[in-house]
Amino acid sequence: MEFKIVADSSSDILKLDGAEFESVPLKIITDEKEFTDNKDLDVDKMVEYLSHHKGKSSTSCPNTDEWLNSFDDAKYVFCITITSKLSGCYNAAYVAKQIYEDMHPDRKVFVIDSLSTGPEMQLIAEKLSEYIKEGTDYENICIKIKEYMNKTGLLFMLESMKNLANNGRVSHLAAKAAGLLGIRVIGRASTDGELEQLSKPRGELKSRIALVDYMRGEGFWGGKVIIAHCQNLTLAESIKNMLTDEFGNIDIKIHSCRGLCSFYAENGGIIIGFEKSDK
Ligand code: X90
Repeated sequence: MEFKIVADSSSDILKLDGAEFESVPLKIITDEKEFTDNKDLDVDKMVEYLSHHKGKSSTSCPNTDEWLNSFDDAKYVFCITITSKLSGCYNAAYVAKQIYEDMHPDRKVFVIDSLSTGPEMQLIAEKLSEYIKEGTDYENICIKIKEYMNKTGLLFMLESMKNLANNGRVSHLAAKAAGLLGIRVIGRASTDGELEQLSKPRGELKSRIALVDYMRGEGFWGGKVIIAHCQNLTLAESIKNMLTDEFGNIDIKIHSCRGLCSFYAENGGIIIGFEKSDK
């Protein structure tokens, strides 16, 4: 195998057109159950179970061996991880790269810290697959994908940040307002891969307008958009309609979050990856 793209399961991708692809699952763990975020996971059932679960819950990232196995015997691997600021995925993948390249001096692994998650990782994966299809060589793909990542962004809007706070990814104080009196939290993946809160609008319409305003503010001009939602297709579709009203018939895809993103975005949450003008 010449090229392979691998990504941890926070990307929500299970298969990728035009390229060898493998998703490396994270796990969602409660004191009673463990969910592996792979294709067999019944996400709706997990979300339903979690909504009644009173005990502790957390997540864990793939270990080095799991990353190593996903590389198969590919000559060139592109390995996309959730932001290293919030997870150990990147570090484990980086160690796997070093072992793989030591074992096979003629092979190369490019580990990409997405500084983001979900739909922005998917944009990166799709772009990598395009470069491979066009016949771009490994070294040039590494350069071009870095440039492309300057032109992608991620915004989110959440109705609850309980799981983020309980797992130390945001402070309890910052998480407190979300969910109270129809307040949602809008935020983004900052340029250095941190979860950054932007505002706390109240009410659905206001929130949607604010979200699209932020997209514009980030430099959205009508490029590709991917919307991931946790049990909230209605909101995803109204955002899509707002964007098509304004930008015309643009490329917008909607999907429901897989396990990891569902755990953290929680019921009603939405995560949007989009292409924007250069920073
Ligand atoms: O290693 C692990 O156990 C995974 C930890 C992941 C923690 C954060 C996941 C966030 C998922 C929530 C909204 C988007 C935030 C983007 C911030 C860069 C989705």
